[in-house]
Amino acid sequence: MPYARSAAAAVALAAVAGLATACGSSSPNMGPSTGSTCTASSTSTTITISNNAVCPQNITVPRGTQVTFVNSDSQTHEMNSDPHPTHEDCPEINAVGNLVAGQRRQTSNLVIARRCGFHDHILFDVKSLQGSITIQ
Ligand SMILES: [Cu+2]
Repeated sequence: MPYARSAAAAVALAAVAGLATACGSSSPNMGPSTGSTCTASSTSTTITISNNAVCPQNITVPRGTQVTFVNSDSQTHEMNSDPHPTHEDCPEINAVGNLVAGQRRQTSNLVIARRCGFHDHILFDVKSLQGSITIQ
């Protein structure tokens, strides 16, 4: 498991480096906009909400990343840091907060290497709306 985790992290770093160099113009790949299954790779820095589920549920990003939450669902979601209801683990995630349908917002800079769990504060017991961001 530790080996697989570090291998995935290496891929994530490479992908983010690629994105950074390609950035500056309009947004590159914002992930699939069609289909109902979660096919987003673990190298994404975007988490999409649709059909009451986040995709991907767990991502790994380098320190200094801002992760974007996109609400592609038909209802409002409120993304916050664990634990519910105090949200004190990773305050950077609380910058996302309330997202009406179609809205997107970024976390603050995730500068501390650690694992940050998140959830939908409105539907806090729905497992498919929970996940984690691992900062390396
Ligand atoms: Cu909560």
